[in-house]
Amino acid sequence: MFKRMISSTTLLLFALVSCVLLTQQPANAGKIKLNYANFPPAPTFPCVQMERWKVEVEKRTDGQVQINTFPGGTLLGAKGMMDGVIAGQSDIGNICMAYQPGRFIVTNATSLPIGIADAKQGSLALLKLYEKYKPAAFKDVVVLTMFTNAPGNVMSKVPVRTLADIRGMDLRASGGAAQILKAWGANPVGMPMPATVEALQKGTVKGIFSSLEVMKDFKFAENCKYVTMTETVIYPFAVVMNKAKFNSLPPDVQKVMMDLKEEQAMWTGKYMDEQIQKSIAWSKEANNVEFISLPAAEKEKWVGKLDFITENWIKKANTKGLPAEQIISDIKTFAK
Ligand code: 3IO
Repeated sequence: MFKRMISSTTLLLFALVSCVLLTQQPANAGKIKLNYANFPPAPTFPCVQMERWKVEVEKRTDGQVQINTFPGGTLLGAKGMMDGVIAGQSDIGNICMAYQPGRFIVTNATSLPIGIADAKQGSLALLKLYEKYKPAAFKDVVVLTMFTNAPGNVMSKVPVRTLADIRGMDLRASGGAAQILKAWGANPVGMPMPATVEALQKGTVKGIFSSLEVMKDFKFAENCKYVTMTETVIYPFAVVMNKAKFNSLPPDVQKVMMDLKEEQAMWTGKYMDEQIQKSIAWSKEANNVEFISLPAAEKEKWVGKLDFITENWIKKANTKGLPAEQIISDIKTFAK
């Protein structure tokens, strides 16, 4: 009798627990989980925009989708990002196109010295360029957004005030920015941004050529006490998704992502431009960094050294059958 009572209580408990589990299950079982890989550390702008995108997608899909983010190259690194996403090692990934200049010829034209003023202009121009030309380089992925950093400046351990000062200097840069350093007589050393931290500490490079938010986000201001305001050249980025994975998503989820594409580009451009101002203030106040603006006559010499870069790109792109002049004029128009 007593034994029977226990077993019926146990049975009842089992039934209750199963009920709870069963009613909870559908919500979790239907949940779509996506991995999003990024190469630089969490506090940097490509990862800040990733977290913003994650929050927006999760909110706009009413929790139907869960995005798991992997900053700091923990899932895929800078150079393996594009192929990693194509192969499905991550569902989503953020690529810096400058790390593979030959692969992204059309979109890397945004990193020619053609006067893009800030990250908002750059991001919009890049995305519009992509939408117009739909370059074959992206045929195996779905582009979720694109954005750029702000124009680059020289951050260095010793002051750079003239072209003579920069001659032969080992400075880190990739892609279009490397060509520009070369034109100024510097010695560009190519490596992805995250590798720069150690290279600066070890002295392998004497400085870097990129957007100024890195002074704060990577603490480069502790090593580089001088900034020369060259204000030229952006790096283009793309957030890409595995095509089969995207195609497997419900249409309403796909729509949420596509509706976010341009908004995310603008959000990131604005965030980057604001972060630059904060970084400049912090570099001056907390790290005593000297900001050098080139006198007009000197600046003219620097700018004059760059004309041939765009001309050369046009010649090369024409031989590949690309409408090179049109691409350049489109970027300038889109950047307005
Ligand atoms: C960049 C890349 C990763 C994190 C922060 C960043 N700020 C500017 C860039 C672009 C760049 O200079 C590079 O080489 O990736």
